[in-house]
Amino acid sequence: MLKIAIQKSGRLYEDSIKLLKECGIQLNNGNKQLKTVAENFPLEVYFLRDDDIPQYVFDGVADIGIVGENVLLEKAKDIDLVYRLGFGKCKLSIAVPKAMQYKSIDDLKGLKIATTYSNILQKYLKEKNSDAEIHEISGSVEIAPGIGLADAICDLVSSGSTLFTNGLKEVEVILKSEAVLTANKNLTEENKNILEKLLLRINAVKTAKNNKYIILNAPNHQLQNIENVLPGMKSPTVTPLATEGWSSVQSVVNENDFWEVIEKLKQFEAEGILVIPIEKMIV
Ligand code: PRT
Ligand code: ZN
Repeated sequence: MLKIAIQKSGRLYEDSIKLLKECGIQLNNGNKQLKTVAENFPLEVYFLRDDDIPQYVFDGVADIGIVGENVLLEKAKDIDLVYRLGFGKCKLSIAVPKAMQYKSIDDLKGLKIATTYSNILQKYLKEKNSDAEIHEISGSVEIAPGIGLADAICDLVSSGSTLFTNGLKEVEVILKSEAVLTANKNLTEENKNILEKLLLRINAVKTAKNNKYIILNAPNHQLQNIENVLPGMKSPTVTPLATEGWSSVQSVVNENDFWEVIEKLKQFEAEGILVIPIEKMIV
């Protein structure tokens, strides 16, 4: 039987359970227990804190695990990244108080950055030849500058609203992260086979979901640029908005190109970008 570690509760729990369900794997007991056995697949599920998962997979207590790539990199255990799962997307970023003038990483010189991701941050600062000081704390990183504990923070960002409400702005993106499937390097042949079967199912589920519907507002003078970025299934649907000089653009974006596309769209002045999951896509 293959043992998988997933987060007991938190941001990755629901999506991990959902993924297994979509792979046709039935779990009778939820996270009330420490572990549960799947009904119809040789899989045992362990519910753990996300921070502990890399260690458990490394030790072989679990064979595989679902964890944020941010946690995987921070813990730096010698385990494999087997599959990028496409949920739990976020960025690990450096943010500074809104009022601070910021042009480049050189502006962090001599400043103190609060974080729970000291390993990743340290590596990044070293690569960038920055002598900023790391102040490791265990939580509530976003309040550190406000209470004089640090000058800047390095933390996970998804919508950006936490930064906003704490008067901070994102200035450096260190990592783009998502949940990943990680595996012990020394699986038995039998477990390798079970993992192959699981991966086949995960792949089938993900391919079906690999597209997102996207709706945005764009100034008409940028429409050509935006259409070049968004090919859609044939071409994007463009509808004029009541506001003079603006249009609404709708299209389908492949998840793999997602961040790149969003960055380009923002460059081309797109606003109010809505990203909507597609339930079924018949081409
Ligand atoms: O109890 P346990 O230790 O298992 O859970 P946890 O509290 O350490 O982790 P949890 O559940 O918060 O996050 C699990 C994983 O979800 C992370 O390791 C990331 O891979 C992923 N993830 C995705 C996020 C976010 N998005 C996220 N926004 N993890 C945390 N946040 C936090 C962030 O730290 C900040 O406080 O949300 C806030 C920012 O969100 P926005 O939307 O305001 O930008
Ligand atoms: Zn945690």
